[in-house]
Amino acid sequence: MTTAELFTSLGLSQEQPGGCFSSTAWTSAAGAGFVESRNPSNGAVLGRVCACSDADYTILVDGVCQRQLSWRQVPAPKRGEVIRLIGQALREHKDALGTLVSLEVGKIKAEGDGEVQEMIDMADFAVGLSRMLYGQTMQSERPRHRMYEQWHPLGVVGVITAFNFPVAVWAWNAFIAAVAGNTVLWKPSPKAPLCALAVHHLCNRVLDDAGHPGVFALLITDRNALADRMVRDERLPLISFTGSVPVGRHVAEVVGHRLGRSLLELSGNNAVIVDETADLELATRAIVFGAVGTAGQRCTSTRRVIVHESQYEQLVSRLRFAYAQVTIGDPLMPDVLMGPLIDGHAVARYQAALDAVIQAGGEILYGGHVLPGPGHFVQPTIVRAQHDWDIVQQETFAPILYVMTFQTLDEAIHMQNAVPQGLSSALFTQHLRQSETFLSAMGSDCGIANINIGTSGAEIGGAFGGEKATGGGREAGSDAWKAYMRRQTTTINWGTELPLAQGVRFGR
Ligand code: UN1
Repeated sequence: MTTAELFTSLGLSQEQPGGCFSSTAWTSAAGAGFVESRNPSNGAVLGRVCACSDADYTILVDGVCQRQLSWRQVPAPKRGEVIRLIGQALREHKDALGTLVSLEVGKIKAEGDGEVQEMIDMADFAVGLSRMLYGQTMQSERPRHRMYEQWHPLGVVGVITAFNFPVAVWAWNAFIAAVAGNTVLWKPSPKAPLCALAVHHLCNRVLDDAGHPGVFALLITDRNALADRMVRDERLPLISFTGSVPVGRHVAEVVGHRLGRSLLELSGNNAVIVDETADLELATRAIVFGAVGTAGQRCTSTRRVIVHESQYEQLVSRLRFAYAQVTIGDPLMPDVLMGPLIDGHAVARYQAALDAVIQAGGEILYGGHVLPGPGHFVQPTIVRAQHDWDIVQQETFAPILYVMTFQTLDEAIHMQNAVPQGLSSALFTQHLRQSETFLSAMGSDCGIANINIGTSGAEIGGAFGGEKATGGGREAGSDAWKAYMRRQTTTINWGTELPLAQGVRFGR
């Protein structure tokens, strides 16, 4: 399929408005400039999107607020039915949308498709959830009283996403928010406007046909001031933000100040511990996928390997061998395992991190070079490092893997926990005691802790998120839906007396 055919099949054109509320209601192209989409593999412009103006913002937010008043009255299982239809539309367009993800953010096709599959899984999950959203019933201490809790929609949910998962992370939030009775305003990364538009075309067509236009609205902008207006907007009771720690901290402060809710998914500095009993074949495969997949640009990417000193030589030689097999290039080519970084800034950060680690005394064990353009390609890199070096404490969104050694598991767990971030973690072991120690309260301090599985590639059924500088939010599965609803405790007196709680007597 040519790019032109791909665009047509996804309803995209070379130039289009960047704000929409339904498949017919588009914002005007009123002079707020353009957001340009570039292919990171060759720098070519894929399309131009008219950025939203302040006036567009007002129209979009008024629209989703208005629409929520009717959407909240639709029974949750009926809302789920609409999400089921969206899941079906995504299945039909999986190949095209997966290709667009590859084109716009440089993931290999298998990972682009995987991301669309993650949306489909999320839709299925949300459909089931729409018949649950359970509240509990409590035993009242008073006669002829009934006490229970119920969950109501919050209102309008604001979702701000990053370039690295340009479609799936929105789906985690939006599908659950929608079955919960909320409408959603999405500000995608300005580095991936076409993915957001294509997804909105698909969803809006379904929503319009089902008679529910305007449940999802899209705000494309590259202006921080407009994003900030969204974060400050009291009509958005929840802001779900995926991105960097400094911006996440700002979001938390601003939303906290207005006593709104924020759901934060910030950085990761994820480690794989490989102990003296580990199956090195499994560990190697998991580490390569975790460190090289998505060119190291997942929040869950493996950034550190903490290996028992007895396994160090073997593991490093296996990793070097595996890295040498990684074909780098056009992410749409079938044999390619690693595409480009997102842009020139990302390449500069890769280079700066390597300069810093070498300066600190690190030894490059594999790679270490920026590849000639066009396109933002770098070599996946392995560096022997120390866990307490400044650069090792930071998340660099690039395929750089720091390797360090340990003698006792306690030491390894200490190293793994001794970073600001707390997203994902993994231990490779065949030893029950080591595994249980790692999973115990004395073990990993992360939101995700795996045994004999790498740090990335989580299923949607579990709650996704992490502790400390990762922000504490949980998205996707388990009971993450509760963040998108408000809890109401209800007590009903069906008797003829008015007994007070705690046996209090008031007056006669
Ligand atoms: C992210 O990088 O923001 O676990 C999300 C994973 C994916 C999601 C990553 N399911 O790697």
